[in-house]
Amino acid sequence: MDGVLTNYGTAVGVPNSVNVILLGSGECLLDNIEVLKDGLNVVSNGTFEAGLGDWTGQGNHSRIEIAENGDGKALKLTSSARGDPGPYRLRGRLTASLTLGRTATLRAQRGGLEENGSCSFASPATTWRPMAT
Ligand SMILES: [Ca+2]
Repeated sequence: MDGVLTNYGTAVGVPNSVNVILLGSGECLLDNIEVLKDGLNVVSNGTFEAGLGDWTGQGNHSRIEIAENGDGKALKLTSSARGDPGPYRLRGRLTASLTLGRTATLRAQRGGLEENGSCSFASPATTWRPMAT
């Protein structure tokens, strides 16, 4: 998905991480997460082949582990309840901050493990958009 980065709400600063938030309790597999800034991927360790480095699960999204997805390693996220852009999220580090008012692209692959939840992405100071499948 592509979108112009817009600051909604009270977030301050520039987007410097990518968040994954499940909309309820559930689980999903994530792999090949990319955020393109001027055509360059700025997600650190979005393939998970080297483990969970640069990814942090917080609050009810703290259960993260490496799982095989048939194409290598992926991140398995299990949430116990709906997440939010505050203390209940999976957060990945960006190697460069994004620029408000500019277009960025978010791409990822997800597995169909989710039960009650569904995968979506959010980033501080950006529009929330459901994840394209
Ligand atoms: Ca992978």
